[in-house]
Amino acid sequence: DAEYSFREVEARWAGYWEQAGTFTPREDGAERRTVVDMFPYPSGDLHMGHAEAFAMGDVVARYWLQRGYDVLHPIGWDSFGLPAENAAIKRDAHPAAWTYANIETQKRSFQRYGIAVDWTRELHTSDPQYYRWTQWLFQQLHKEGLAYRKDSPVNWCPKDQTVLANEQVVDGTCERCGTEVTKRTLNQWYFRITRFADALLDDMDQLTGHWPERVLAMQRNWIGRSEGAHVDFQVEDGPSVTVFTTRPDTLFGATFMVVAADAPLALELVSDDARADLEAYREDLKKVSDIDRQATDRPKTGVFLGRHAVNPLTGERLPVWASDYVLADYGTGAIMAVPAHDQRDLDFARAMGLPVRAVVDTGEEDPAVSGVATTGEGVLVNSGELDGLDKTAAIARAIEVVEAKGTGRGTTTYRLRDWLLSRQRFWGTPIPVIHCADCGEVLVPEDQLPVTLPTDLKGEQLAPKGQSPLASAEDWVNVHCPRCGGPAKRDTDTMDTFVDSSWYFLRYASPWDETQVFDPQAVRDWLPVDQYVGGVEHAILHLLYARFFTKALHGMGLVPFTEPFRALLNQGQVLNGGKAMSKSLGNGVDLGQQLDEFGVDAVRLTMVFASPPEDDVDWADVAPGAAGKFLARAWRLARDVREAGPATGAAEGGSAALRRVTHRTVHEAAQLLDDGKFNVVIARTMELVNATRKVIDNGAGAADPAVREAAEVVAKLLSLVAPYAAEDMWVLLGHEPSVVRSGWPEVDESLLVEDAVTAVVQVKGKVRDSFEVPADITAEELEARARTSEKVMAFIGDAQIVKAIVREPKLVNLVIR
Ligand code: ANZ
Ligand code: ZN
Repeated sequence: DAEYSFREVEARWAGYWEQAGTFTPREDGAERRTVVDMFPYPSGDLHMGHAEAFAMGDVVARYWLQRGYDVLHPIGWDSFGLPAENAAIKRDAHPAAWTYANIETQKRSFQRYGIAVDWTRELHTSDPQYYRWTQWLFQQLHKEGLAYRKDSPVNWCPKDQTVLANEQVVDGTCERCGTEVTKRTLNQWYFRITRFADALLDDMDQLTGHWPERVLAMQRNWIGRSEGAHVDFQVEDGPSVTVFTTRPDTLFGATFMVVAADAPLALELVSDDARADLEAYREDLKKVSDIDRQATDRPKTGVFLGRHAVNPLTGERLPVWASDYVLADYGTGAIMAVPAHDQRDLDFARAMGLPVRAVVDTGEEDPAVSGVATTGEGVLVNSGELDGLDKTAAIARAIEVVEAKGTGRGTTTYRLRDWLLSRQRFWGTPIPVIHCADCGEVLVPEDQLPVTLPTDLKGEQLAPKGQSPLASAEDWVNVHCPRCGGPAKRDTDTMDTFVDSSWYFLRYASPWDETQVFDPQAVRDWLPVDQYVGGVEHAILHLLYARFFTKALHGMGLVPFTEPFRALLNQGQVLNGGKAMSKSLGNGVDLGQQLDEFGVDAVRLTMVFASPPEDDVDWADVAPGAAGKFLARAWRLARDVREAGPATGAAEGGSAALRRVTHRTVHEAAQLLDDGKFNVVIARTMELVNATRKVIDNGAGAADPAVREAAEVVAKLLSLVAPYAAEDMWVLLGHEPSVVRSGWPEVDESLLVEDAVTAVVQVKGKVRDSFEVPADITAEELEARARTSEKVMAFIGDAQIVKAIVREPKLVNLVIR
C-alpha cells in the first residue's frame, strides 16, 4: 500500500496552484468576496506569527472559494520603513537592496506555505508605481484642506533622530530603540483626521457585531468624545481663562484652578515671584510622557502661580496652579479643580493643602475625610440655584446659567489629535510638495509624479542628522518652482508608513493600473473588504487611519462606501511556554524548521486546531506530530477508496449511519465556519475520518459508496487548512485538480433529522399528504409544514383554511371552506 509522506505530497503540488491560476479571481459573474490579510513588513523571513495569521485568513478565503464565491485574496508588502534604512546604514547599502531581498525570501516561504493568494496582484508600497499614488492621494487631501503644516512640539528620539507619534513613545522611551524621548519644536505635516471624529465614532455602528468589541472600544476611547462645557474664569489683573469640564454641575465645588505647566498659558499667568520655580518644573517635565502624566497613581506635583481667578457663578477667588497632570493639548489645557468629585484633583488638593468641598450628595462618606472622590449619581448641595437637582439635570441647568451670563457654553471635546505624518527619514514616500520663497507651498504637478527617491544615497549618507537625509541630496532638492519658475526646494520629509497602509486594500482592486489610483469599477466590484485579518497590535492606529482615508475619499466621491473593512478578525499570538517568543527569552520557534520537520499541512492544521482563531496558541502545548498522524489517517481513506476500484452506485446505497455523520458534519461545518469556530470544524472532521475508517474496517469496506462520499467531504474540509494533503486526496478519489473550487458539498436535509416520525395531513377527514418530521417538532412548525405542503395546497385550491387541529408530531387536520 502507498503510504502518506508529506514530503512527497508537497513536492507533487509545489507551484501547481500558481501555475494553474487557482486563486486568480474568475470575474465570471459569481458573487464576489474579498479577504485581506494585513500585509507583512518584509524584515527577515516568515515567522510563527505570520504562519498563524495567514492560516486563519486562508480558512476564510478557501471556505468562500468552496462555497462558490469569486474570491479576491491578495497580498503585498509594507516595504518602506525604518528597519530597512537602519540595515542599509549598517551595511553601507541602499535600503531597497535589503528590502527586496527580504521580500524574495518571504515570498518563497509564503508560496511553500501554500496560502491561497493571487500573486498577480502583488504590490510593494516602496515601488514608484505604488507611491506615485500615495503622493497623488496626499495631494487630493491637501486640496481638501486635509493636509497642512504647523509648528508644534513633537516627541523626538535623539538616537533615531526622528519625530515619534505619541503612540510610538512607550513609558517615555522610543518604541524602537528604547532611548528616552525628548520634545522639540518643528514645522510638521498633519492630516486633519479630527474633521472626521464624529464620523469615525458614529460609523462604528456599522461594525458592531462584525469587529471584535475590544477593538471598537479602543477606537472609541482613542477618539474620546466628551460632552461638557467651556467655562470662562477671569484671572485678577490678567486674561480670562477658559476651562473644559464634563461636570459643569460641580462649579460650586471648584476650589482652585490648574493649567498645564508646559502650556504657554502657564508662562503668561505666572507671577514674577513664581517664575523661577515654574521654569525649573517645566524643564523636568520634558522627560515625562503624556501617558505617565495621566497615570492616576503618580504623586501630584505643581507650582502655585501666585495668581487668583474668579468663579463666574460664585464670585469666589480660586488660586491658580500649574501641574503636569493637566495636559496642554487636551480640552483647553486648563481645568477648574473639584477635589470632592475628581480623584486627581483630590490627590492634588491633599498634597498641597487646598480645600475640599462636596457639592453632590451621593450618600457616601465626605471625600475630605475619606480621601476618595465621589463620582456617582446624587443630589446637588451647597450649589445655590442648582441645589436639589440630580446630576444630569444639574449639568443641563449649569450650562444654561453660564450661557445666560455669557461666561460659558456647552461643547464637545475629543481626545483625537490630527495625524502627524512627516518623518525626517529617507526610506519612505517623498512628500510631493515644492517650497518657493514667492509662492509658498506648491504641489508637484500631477504629470511629474512620482517624485522618486534619489538612488545615489546609501550607507552613512542615510544616517539621521536631525533633518531628513534627503536634504543633503542637493541635485534632488533644488528645483524650479512649478508656478513661477524661480528657484525652489523640494520638501525633504517623507511620509509615515501608516500613510502607505491606509489605502493599499483599494489598490488591490486594480494594482496594474498606471493611469489612476484605482479603477472605480473594480473598487465597486471588490470593496469594501468583506473579511480583514490581522493582529490586535493594529487595533487603533492602522485601522483608524484606513477608516479616515476611506471617509476622506468618500467625501471626494472617489469610493462609494464609508468603511473599508466590513468584518475584522484579530488572530491570537503564537506563544512558547506561555510567553511571547522573543530573543531575550530564547524561546523562539523557527517556522522553517517546523515546516521541515512536520510539513506545511501539519503546522497549519496545528495552528487552526489549537484554539479559536482569536485566542493565543502556545506552541509548547500543541502536537504538530499528532496533526501529521491525523493527516495520514485522512489521506489513507482516499487511498483505500482508490484501491477499491471505481465508484459502484450512488451514495444512497451505502451505509446510512455513515451518511448521517457525513451530512451532519457538512451542515455543522458551515455554521461553525460562518461563526469563526475554525478549530471545531477540524474536530468534526476528525470524527468523520474515524467514522469512515470504522465502516472500511468493519462494514462493507472502501467500496461502500458512502465511504467515497465521506472521503470526498474530508478532502473538501481539509482543503481549508491542509492544502497539499487535500489536493492529493482529491486526485486519489479520481477527480481532476483542484479540490479548491470543487464546491461545497450539498447537504441532504433528511439525513439531519435525528428521530424522524411520519406526520400525516388530513383535509376533510382524508389523508392528503405525509412526510418525515423530527419527533420533537413544535405544533407551530408542524402546522406550517402542513399549510405549505404542495399536495395539500393543490387539493385545497381556492378554498380557505378556517381551522387547523394539530396533534404534534403526527397529525394535522385542516378544516376548509
Ligand atoms: C471639573 C470636574 C469635576 C471634572 C468633576 C471631572 C469631574 P474626559 O471625560 O476625559 O473628557 N480635564 C479637562 N481638561 C483636562 C486636561 N487638559 N488635562 C487633564 N484633565 C483635564 O475628562 C474631562 C475632565 O477632565 C474635565 O472635567 C476636567 O475635570 C478634566 F467632578 O472638570 B472636570
Ligand atoms: Zn514660485
